[in-house]
Amino acid sequence: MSESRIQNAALRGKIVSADEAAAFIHPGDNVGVSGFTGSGHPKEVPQALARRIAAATGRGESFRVGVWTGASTAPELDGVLFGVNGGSMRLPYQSDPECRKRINSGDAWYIDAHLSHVAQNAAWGHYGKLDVALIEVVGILEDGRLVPSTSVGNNPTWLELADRVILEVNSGLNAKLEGMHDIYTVALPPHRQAIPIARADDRIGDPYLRVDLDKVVAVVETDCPDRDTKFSEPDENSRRIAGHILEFLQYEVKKGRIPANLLPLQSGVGNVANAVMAGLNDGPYENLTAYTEVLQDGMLDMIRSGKLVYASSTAVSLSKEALADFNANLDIYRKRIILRPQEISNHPEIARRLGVISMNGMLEADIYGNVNSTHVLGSKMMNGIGGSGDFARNAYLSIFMTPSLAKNGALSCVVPMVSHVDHTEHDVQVLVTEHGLADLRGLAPRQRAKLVIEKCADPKFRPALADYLARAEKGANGQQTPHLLGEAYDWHLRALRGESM
Ligand code: 0RQ
Repeated sequence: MSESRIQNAALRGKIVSADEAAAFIHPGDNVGVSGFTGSGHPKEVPQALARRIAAATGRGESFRVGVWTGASTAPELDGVLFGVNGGSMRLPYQSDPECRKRINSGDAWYIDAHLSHVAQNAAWGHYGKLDVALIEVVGILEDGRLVPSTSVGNNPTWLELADRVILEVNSGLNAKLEGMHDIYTVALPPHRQAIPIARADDRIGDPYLRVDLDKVVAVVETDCPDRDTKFSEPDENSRRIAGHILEFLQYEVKKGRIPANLLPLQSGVGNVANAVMAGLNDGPYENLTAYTEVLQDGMLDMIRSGKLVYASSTAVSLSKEALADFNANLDIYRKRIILRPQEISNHPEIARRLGVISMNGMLEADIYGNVNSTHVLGSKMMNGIGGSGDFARNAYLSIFMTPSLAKNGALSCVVPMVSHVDHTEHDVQVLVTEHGLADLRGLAPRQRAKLVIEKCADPKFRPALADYLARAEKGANGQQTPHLLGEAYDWHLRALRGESM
């Protein structure tokens, strides 16, 4: 392994093994780790920490830590730590099976937070004291400035707040990432100023992270790839959802409500989101831009094809094939991609100013347009709200999408009343399933309900939904948003009994 990645002499003197570094993390500590959607997370110290925790637990000692990240990470972080029940608390977004299991069994607390809120909540002390920052970088300059990795997330905040800092310097990631980042932090009120971003490609900060060198207790050299995110070929439903969205955007252009190159795009994670990007790539668009939080294969394809001229994000999360292309052409991508702290990539002020077109997945929507993105049948955590709320409320167009059915057709993703609300009817403008698109803008609740049932519900559930609405409209619960409170959740109760909704 080359020493040239660590040019600062003092920090070179702090190089230790992952096991030695993990010894700086104590039971009860809160640890702020880097990482966002499987990229830029530390790869080796968490595994060493999990071994320490397992050994301590084996001796009958209690050893658990609070795990604060940017967003989801990977098996070598969430998987190993929660696999040994070593995480007492997790925030703000996860998608790892082991972590999810501990959250839903009640073993670990989970604070599911808007991603743009996390830095200020931490700075205000709402999450407690941050003991350790464990941050992956791809290099350290002679003067101690840090070259960030494939995600920025909350790293500036963790480095600022933590008492002790452990750095993983990963030579398995491309050193040419240097220069791609734009690190800018916002002060707490009342000292906060306007964030001077007027276009998605505005650079307002500095390409490097800064750390008080005296706080660095350990530097660990690693040589590991990021988690590769697997994307399957878009299935028929995803292609149809993408088709409806593309048709809708064309209509909006024709109406003169958005320009021919659209407005900056925000796209959530997953295959449907990727299919929409593939559709846009094949569409009649030029000079597209993105102001998003995670850049997946679909957007990289669009940059390569020239359709997407630049993208602002906080992370790149790619498949193995896309990563190979990213690394081979980083000189080009560096000019087209800006990686920012998630407080900035997801900032409501910027999303509103730019007029973002926001497209996110959901579990279920109700007939009035409320959206549940997080809780299966009301109680069980899937992933978390992530950045969807940061964008949905502040976007120019907020679109939520899902196949109309889940669990082999047993569950309808359009229900009378959502079993958990992440995005209220006021934040949801467009709902899309493979059957169609409901444009809810300018409609009152009962008008919305008719449209959602007609356009989005699967035909097999449409009659029951229409019947519910008709009886609710006749009922005694008022006419603004009619519900039959005694049966609104019968659909979910049937599902909990293992029956079809
Ligand atoms: O479960 O894997 O056990 O079969 O939910 O469903 O259809 O594969 O959809 O991968 O697009 O994920 C909302 C989870 C959708 C995602 C969600 C079950 C279904 C399956 C996944 P199985 P699909 P997707 C940017 C923005 C919140 C965060 C966000 C998400 C699993 O989009 O996490 O938007 N969003 N962030 O079977 C019960 C239903 C269901 C259901 C689907 N109605 N009831 N289960 N499922 N519908 C990224 C970041 O913020 C970092």
